[in-house]
Amino acid sequence: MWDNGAPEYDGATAGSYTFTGILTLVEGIANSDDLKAEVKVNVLEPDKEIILVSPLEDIEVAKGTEKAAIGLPSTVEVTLEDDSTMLLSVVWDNGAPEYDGATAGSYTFTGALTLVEGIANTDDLKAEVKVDVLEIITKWGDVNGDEVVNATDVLAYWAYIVRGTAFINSAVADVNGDEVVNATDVLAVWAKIVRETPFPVEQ
Ligand SMILES: [Ca+2]
Ligand SMILES: [Ca+2]
Repeated sequence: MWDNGAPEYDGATAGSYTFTGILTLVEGIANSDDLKAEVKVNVLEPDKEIILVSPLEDIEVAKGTEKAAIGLPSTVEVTLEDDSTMLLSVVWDNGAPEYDGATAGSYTFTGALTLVEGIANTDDLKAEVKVDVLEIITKWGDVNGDEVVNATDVLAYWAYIVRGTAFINSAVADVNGDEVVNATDVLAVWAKIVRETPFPVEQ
């Protein structure tokens, strides 16, 4: 016959309860030392359910970006049923449609949450993020990146070539395609501004 436990058993409260049982003797059996049975019962905290996965901001990448370089977050914030929040690791799929960095468009990645002890995800909630692969139009000669080609770019070229100080976007600076950025490029930019002469790299 079992007692009510020590401390008294309360199934609603996590903890360890020890029950003591009195042996019911049958004929021919003695228990002069009053030995008892004992069993320990552990009531575990129930797992907390995830009720929300925080939405993630869309990510924009330039065409040609590999999946590994997108910068998909490695963790997401989830809200648990007690309104607490925590970060869980995410394992991303390959996107839908399947990610192809060489093709401009929108790809939606779905991430499986990596659960930790004490957390449940009965509804199988997942993380989701949209990745836009953008067609970046290279504007040759726009070395200061303000999307127009004008005299300020020429000044930036000069500062770069003469003093080596100014930052210029070297990806668009070599407008004659000879793999150096020098005065020839500046002349070509000037011709473009004044006479709208196309750059050699555009021909
Ligand atoms: Ca510019
Ligand atoms: Ca050049």
